[in-house]
Amino acid sequence: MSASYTVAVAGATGAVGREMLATLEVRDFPASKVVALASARSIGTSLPFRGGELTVRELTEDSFHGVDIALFSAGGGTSERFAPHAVRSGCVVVDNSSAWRMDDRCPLVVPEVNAHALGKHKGIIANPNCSTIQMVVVLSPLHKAASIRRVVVSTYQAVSGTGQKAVAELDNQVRQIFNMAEPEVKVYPHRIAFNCLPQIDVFLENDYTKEEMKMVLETVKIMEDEKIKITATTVRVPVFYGHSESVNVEFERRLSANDARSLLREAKGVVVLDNPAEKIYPMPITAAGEDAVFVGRIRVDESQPNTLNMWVVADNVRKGAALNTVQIAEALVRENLVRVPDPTAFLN
Ligand code: NAP
Ligand code: 12T
Repeated sequence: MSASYTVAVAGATGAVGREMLATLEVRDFPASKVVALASARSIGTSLPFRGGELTVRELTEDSFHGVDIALFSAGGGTSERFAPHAVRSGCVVVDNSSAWRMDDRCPLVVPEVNAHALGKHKGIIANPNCSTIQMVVVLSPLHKAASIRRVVVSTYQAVSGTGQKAVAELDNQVRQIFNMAEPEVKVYPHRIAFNCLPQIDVFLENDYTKEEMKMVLETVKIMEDEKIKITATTVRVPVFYGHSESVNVEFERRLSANDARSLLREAKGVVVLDNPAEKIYPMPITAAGEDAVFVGRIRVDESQPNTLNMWVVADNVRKGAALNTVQIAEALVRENLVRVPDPTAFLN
């Protein structure tokens, strides 16, 4: 039998953390022990796992003694503060927050696209933003075939991306509106029920949101090609699970819609659902609860040469977060990379 590991999930009580536990279980990750960590608020909470229960402990600097792999999903500030201590304890961190993604020391990995980047890890591996992950899974095989010059993407993002509070907020607002009460607005800057918000995360100095710039910068890092130009508009929509994206891709060379469909049918982690005559295309309700990235509406952009339009949908909590993080951990195990070369690498 192969090796077995002690695994910690930091943020185990959250929307993503719970999905991480479920994913470790259904994929039969080689964990001999799983430790559930969250804030002091959750001490003693029981979480279901493998037919039994895990009792949540408080995440502290000392939580990682004897832990081999930690999956972090407890916010950027928490990762920034605690991941270096995990590494100091000899634990490899796969981090789902934005804290380490653009750090040169940290590989930013989508296993279908750049698993090779794991080879040089120094203890912290970053999981990309949900919107970036589903887009690069589709772009990568097309880039290999015809070289991408420019991408214009608009997103339609589900509230579950923001966590459990936001799922409750949409649910409550819908009930309040149907009961002719004033909807309560707490999580988002405006009402999300029956509305669309062209703001995800904070605004930056260039008038883009941080979510938009994550898509730009992370895509170039993952695809390892600074020549790819990309611009994004990210929008929150009143959907519970499943992010959708309208993606316009200009290539160096001609690629027909049929060529793109064939390439994507062969691509790992992708399902092509593209039959307009039968009204078949991906939707959030198609992707929710599924592992794949779905693509459809593939068609030629008739306004300029060598350009295609497509529609990409995935479960943001699965492939966008928990599943990709667990897949990174699986790749580390497979490649014998569960080790910390320098425990002090992130302490400064
Ligand atoms: P959530 O439902 O709000 O859960 C937050 C989790 O973090 C809870 O387990 C919470 O514990 C824990 N936490 C918060 N502050 C903490 C602290 N100071 N110390 C220890 N634990 C703390 O949010 P979520 O949707 O699961 O997302 C969690 C994080 O994952 C996000 O903040 C984000 O960084 C990241 N994320 C990334 C993507 C992506 O694009 N890849 C997508 C979604 C989320 P308590 O229950 O004890 O409060
Ligand atoms: N603000 O991990 O609100 O960078 O949907 C993921 C999702 C940040 C992240 C969201 C966010 C991230 C959201």
